[in-house]
Amino acid sequence: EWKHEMIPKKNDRASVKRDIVQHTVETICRNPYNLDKLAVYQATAHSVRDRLLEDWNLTQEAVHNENPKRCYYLSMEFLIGRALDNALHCLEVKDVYKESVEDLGFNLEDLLQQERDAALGNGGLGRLAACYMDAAATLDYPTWGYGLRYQYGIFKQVINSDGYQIEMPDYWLDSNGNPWEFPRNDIRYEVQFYGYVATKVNEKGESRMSWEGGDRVQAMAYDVPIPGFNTKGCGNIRLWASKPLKTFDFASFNDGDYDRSVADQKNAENLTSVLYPNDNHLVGKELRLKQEYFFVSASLQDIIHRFKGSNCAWKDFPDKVAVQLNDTHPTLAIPELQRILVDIEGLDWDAAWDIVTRVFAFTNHTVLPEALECWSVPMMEHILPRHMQIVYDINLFFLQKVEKVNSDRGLLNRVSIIEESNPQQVRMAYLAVVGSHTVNGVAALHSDLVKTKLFKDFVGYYGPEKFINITNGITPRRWLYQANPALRDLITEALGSQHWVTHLDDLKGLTKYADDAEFQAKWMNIKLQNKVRLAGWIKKNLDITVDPRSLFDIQVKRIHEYKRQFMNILGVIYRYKNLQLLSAEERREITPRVVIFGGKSAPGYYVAKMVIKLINTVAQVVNNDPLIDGLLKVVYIPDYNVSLAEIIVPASDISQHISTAGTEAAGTSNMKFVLNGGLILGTVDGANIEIRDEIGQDNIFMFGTLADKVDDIRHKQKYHGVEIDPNLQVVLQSIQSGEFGGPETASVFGPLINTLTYGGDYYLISADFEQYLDAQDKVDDTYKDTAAWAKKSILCTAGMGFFSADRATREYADKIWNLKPVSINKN
Ligand code: 26W
Repeated sequence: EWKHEMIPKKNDRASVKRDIVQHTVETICRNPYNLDKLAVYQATAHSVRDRLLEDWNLTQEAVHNENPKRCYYLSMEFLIGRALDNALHCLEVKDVYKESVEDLGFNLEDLLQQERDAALGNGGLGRLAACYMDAAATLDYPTWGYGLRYQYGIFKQVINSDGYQIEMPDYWLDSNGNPWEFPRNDIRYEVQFYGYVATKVNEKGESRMSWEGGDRVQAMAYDVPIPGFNTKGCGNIRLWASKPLKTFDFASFNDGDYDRSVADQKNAENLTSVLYPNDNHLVGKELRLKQEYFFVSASLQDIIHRFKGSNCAWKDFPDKVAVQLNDTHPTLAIPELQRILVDIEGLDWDAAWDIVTRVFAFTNHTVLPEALECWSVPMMEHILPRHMQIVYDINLFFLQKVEKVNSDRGLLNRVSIIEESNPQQVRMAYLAVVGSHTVNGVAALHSDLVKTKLFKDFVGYYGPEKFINITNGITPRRWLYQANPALRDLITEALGSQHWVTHLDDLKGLTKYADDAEFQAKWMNIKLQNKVRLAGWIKKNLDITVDPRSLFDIQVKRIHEYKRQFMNILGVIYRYKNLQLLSAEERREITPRVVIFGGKSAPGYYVAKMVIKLINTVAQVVNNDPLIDGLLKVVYIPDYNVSLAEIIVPASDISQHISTAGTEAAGTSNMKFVLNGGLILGTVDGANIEIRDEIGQDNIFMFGTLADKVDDIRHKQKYHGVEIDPNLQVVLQSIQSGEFGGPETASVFGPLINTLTYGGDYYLISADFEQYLDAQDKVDDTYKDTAAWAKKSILCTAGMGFFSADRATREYADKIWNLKPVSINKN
């Protein structure tokens, strides 16, 4: 009973200080009399990790003993950000750590800045996965995330002196090491590629397919603990790193080909070296397909290993295991499980397929055609020959069933998992639908489009029940409690307790303060202080002076045509040109504005990169125009990431979520801004719609073409050309005339302007421009009445309970996973 002799860590000031000093000496190997911030950060992180580990072990022990159904969240991306501050809050030890590091002569907030972001994701999908892991841990669900341990996260964005995006590698696991991961040297699986399929006779005398030959690499596990809030429970994300097989290729070694066999070993590590930096755009690279298979192969081997340890029969697998596919990226798990069950475990096809389709569920995050994964059949045949056969068989049996109820050739072609193009393609989304028991979209409108457009024919075959909506949610721990301490404290004071942090519907209780002048003043002062903090960051890092009393208007997200940052900057130019025309008297009526942009473009996305260039060029001109006199500032915050979001989100008066209706599946930053009392200027798209329904239409600025009208307009434009809005025309002319960056620069923007004219304005910037400007005017007018604005801001936060990741995770557990929490004994 050695376990009972373990002494739990103590959280008094002296013990914490002693633990940190001990780690500086014994883990970091530094002299405690000569320390820098980085070393103290690392020692502090290690001491916090010790405390997390206690909870991690307790949780795993409890779950092991109870052996309940477990859920595995398979995601190629986890956009976690920093861990230390989050862990200090969850363990409720931030104050004592602040004092302890003060005793050592350091400031805790400075130390927190030493940590590098774990940026193993592109944007919305990866951050959503991180929020759900936080919620699952907080709610004590027996849920693990599985992902890849990329050595390079999303690239670091630098804006060069010409205003263009430059990408720099994000080697986040630098020589300092990562205190937040536990290497599991003993947890390794082999993953196979290439080779061929042979027929073999098994012990029962049956003939089975067997995948032979090819290359093999090893997957090694690294565990990242995910603390829950106000629970002893601690979650886990298991990340796989590719390693060379321990067995050295002695054949080539003995042939004297020593250097080649060493090179092969290095090649194995390349597999998980870099995160693909594309968001909502497929680039069908071979290495990416190998990453996807490597990921699902290792994860399934681990899941099955654990299942076998629980002494259950295969038929019980779906009662013990739920697997959620975060978009189509892990969809190969479907044919892989079928292969394991049929080829290796010897089940017959139908019994295996019954198990497979009761285990998997699939979340769709986009309807954009260019983002839907399709893999060429020849490539798949080459890399995964047995899986390709299995996909053909899955398709054959599926089409045979469809044919029984409807033999229309057109329909069979439309629902086929194999697209009959040249070369043929595997439609991964269709494979995911056919292999899953439930498919969900991520906001009401999006789930509707999933049913009526994307998977229409599948709804016809399966019936509508298989397709559900689970509106996205965000964790209030990171996005309010941690990022906005002043607002957190005011809310806690007003509501009388911290209960809201895990029961976000409690925020409704703020409604009664919405008209309270004293409360409004406190509320708006906190907003001002958050703007002061952001203004300080901008001054220090970009040397641009912005007045915190201006209206802060923010759009931060990946740069994409469908998100229409282009429309935003065109609106800024319109505003600039109007300011130039005003008299001194008229100027006094103007609400000063700071327009802030941030976000990365995919490295190969030319149009998006031109938008970044345009924003920076406009900023150059506007910010240096003495006649504008601070009434308008434009700021591009480089390298937008989770840690910057934590400073930016609490500082918005307005944030823009202005995608063409029907294109943004949900959005999650919209939720973060509103939770922090920022108003939305947005289109009738994604989760904006449900946010409006929750907070009331008076508290949101909405405009633009509705989703069901978009196709009509596109159709008209195709045949009659684009009618450019007259105000937009003026703006475009000013760009073309060289007002921004001179005549040479103007020609650079030609291709960008062409996206509005030639071949139709696909994203409806012109069609929506007038309504957009009108909505902007309304924002300016409303902001002049501080009390009215304060009321709206309070009602925004008060109405956001629904958008907690806790609610969303519970919906997944109840409606899809059939999962119950395992409460952890707190003693
Ligand atoms: C294969 C290339 C690729 C890579 C990433 C295609 C698609 C993706 C993601 C699905 C893109 C993404 O992050 N989608 C976003 O998911 C969020 C979480 O559900 C939503 O809130 C966003 O609206 C959606 O754009």
